[in-house]
Amino acid sequence: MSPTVVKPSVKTRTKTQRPSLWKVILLNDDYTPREFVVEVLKAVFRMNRSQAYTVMMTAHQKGACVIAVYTRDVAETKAKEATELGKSKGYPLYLLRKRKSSAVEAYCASESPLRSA
Ligand code: TYC
Repeated sequence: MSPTVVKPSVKTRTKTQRPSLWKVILLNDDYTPREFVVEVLKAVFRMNRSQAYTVMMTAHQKGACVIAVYTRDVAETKAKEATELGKSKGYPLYLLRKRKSSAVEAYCASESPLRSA
């Protein structure tokens, strides 16, 4: 009789995780011209003029405004691109990235005003 061979049974389970989502937040400052902010939002975030104006005015009045939510890399690229555009003109325009549901919510008076648009 041949010996019993016990094969180890290894089961692999693949867990797929959703990529984490990041908000890109526009911060107000006293120096960047409003029109420049609108143009940057149109160019980098593909907004139309009215959307860009609403976001710019929300940041202007409340201090900050959520622009949109992206995966980490896209959020980083867009926030950097917009900040660099400001820098190239000598403006202190600044965009933050925050993981969705972070404490920055308390800082922003509301979610993006475009949410229901
Ligand atoms: N507060 C700026 C001004 O009065 C305009 C501005 C709006 C700048 C939004 C940055 O994220 C910003 N010129």
